[in-house]
Amino acid sequence: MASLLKFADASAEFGEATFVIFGAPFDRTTSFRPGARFAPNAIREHSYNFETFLFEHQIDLLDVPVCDLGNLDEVGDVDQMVELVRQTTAELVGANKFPIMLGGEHSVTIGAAKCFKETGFLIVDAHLDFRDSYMNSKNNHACVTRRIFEMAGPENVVCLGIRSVSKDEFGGDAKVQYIDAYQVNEEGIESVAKRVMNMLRCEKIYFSLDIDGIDPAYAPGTGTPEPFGLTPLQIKKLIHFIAPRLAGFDVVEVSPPSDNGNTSALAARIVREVIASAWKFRKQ
Ligand SMILES: [Mn+2]
Repeated sequence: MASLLKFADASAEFGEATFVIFGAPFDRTTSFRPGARFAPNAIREHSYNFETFLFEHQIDLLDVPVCDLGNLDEVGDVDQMVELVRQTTAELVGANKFPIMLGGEHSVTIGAAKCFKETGFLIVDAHLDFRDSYMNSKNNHACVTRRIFEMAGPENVVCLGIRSVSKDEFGGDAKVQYIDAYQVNEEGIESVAKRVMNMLRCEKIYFSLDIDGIDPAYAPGTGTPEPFGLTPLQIKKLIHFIAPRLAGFDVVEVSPPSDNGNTSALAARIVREVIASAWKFRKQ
């Protein structure tokens, strides 16, 4: 993993770190607009735009042990990339670290998810990603939820912010639990977040944020933008609710070539929000 650029304030050595960041620059199965392979470093660049002190948490990120390992090598095909992410995440989980992965297209989440047993998965996404296979690949980014659903079990996966589902995904025998974007806006994120916490019975939660779950007005830099999405503040509140149980996080599908900078900035700020929120419950 050779990358000189580090996430802002990630100054800890691996051994002392609670949170470990790594990038997974990969976008070979992206269907519409590629570019997510540039996201890890774009998110890092934007991470320097923020104060180290998060006043609403009363936490200075300089006091939080965060390590940034840099980027994984971009390997040949999606199956190899998923395996490389799995190996890396397994090392971090084995060392009792809180992994934070900067994607990359959503496929990389499949590798990380394999390392979390007895864990509930919360996936924020515009798309259900519930195809069994797509373009002859089971690890295509359109199949992510399906793979996690098979690994973790139907009761351990909840999707949030959904507003794009194919007829096949909707009508098949396997049913994934989801709360669509319209329902989140009708019901309110606080009520929805509490409901999700009850739906996911495992103590630990892994949170995967496909940035297209957020409305393209706030996050235009993504491969397949989909209107009528969630707001950044709804994501912030969601993180607040799940933080006590959070065990790992990734943000995926940021695509810098389609961005005006705001999407990478938002992703960087959400990473900082996850670190500050989870730190309260992880520090000894
Ligand atoms: Mn998506």
